[in-house]
Amino acid sequence: MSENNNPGRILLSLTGWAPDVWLKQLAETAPHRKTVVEPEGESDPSIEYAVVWKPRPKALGKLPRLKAIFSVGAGVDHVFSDPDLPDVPIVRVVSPDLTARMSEYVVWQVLDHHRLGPRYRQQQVDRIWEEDRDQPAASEISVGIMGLGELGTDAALKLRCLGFKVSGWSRTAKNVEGVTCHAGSEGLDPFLATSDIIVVLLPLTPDTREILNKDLFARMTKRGPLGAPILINAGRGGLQNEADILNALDTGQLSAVTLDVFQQEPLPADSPFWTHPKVTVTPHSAAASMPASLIGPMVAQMDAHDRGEPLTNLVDRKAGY
Ligand code: NDP
Ligand code: OXD
Repeated sequence: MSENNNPGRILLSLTGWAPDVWLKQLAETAPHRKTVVEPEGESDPSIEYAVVWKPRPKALGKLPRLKAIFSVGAGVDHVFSDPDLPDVPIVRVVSPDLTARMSEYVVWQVLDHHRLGPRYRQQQVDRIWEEDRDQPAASEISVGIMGLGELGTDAALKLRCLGFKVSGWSRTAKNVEGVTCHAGSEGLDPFLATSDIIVVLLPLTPDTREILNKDLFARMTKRGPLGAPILINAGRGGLQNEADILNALDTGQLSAVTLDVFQQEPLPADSPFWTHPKVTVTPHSAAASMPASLIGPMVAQMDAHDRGEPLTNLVDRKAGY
């Protein structure tokens, strides 16, 4: 607690997310701290912590006693896009609940492509009974995870349990049992050359912006059991060059894609992705942040920080994630 035993208030600043359920959870979990959605003036001295998703521009910049910013998402690109971001620690979500949800999504989409879900759904619409007797086994398919962090590692291990060959690519070298690990720019080509299905769980940073582009698609394998590779992006829309994806689908460089995230969200009604036969669209729902599982650990961190203990799950400002 603060020295005066009067813990500072929490500012909840969410864009595109109804605050009510978060406010209710905060009130239940942190009855000793008041939460507000608007500070009392730009330089409200009572605010010590901010809980944010795409915080309103200038919402945080002038709060003189702000101690830390808590992102309600695992990704923090939405925090860095604030031009007035104050120089306080940023804590991101690392949660077993979020991780489990993301792995469910990844396994679901990998299996859907592997077991010809898009094709059979279309056949049902067209009333066509045509089975594929030559489906490869999971053990014949290599799934490559771009971003072998909290989410990517768990997804990789779950895919291993299903029998897929799994590799991963990260910025720094990793060692994950049963997973072939590649790192850095020199690790990218061997990773791309051996991945039949690529799952993207990278953060959006200056280094990864539009990394999913025509140059990268040209470096992917062309010889896998699925023919051209399949791309599944559940990271961020800013990772992808959308014109290049459409072109790669149309030229056969990619055989199918699942996209959970887009450059513009919600996806505009006239986007070609909605109707493209090789595209599966989900509405940024791969892994939802649930107030009931996230607020408890956040408030515990605030209280621990006030007692002088270090914050965990801190964002590296220099790396941008
Ligand atoms: P982590 O920070 O734990 O992992 C990120 C991974 O990406 C790390 O392995 C990191 O490498 C790697 N990476 C970062 N930059 C580079 C680079 N330049 N080159 C190669 N590898 C790089 O994040 P999480 O796993 O928790 O989350 C990943 C992302 O998933 C989030 O940033 C968010 O954008 C997205 N997300 C999407 C959701 C959705 O519903 N669609 C829900 C939750 C998250 P290293 O290990 O060396 O640091
Ligand atoms: C996240 C997200 O980053 O929901 O957690 O996208």
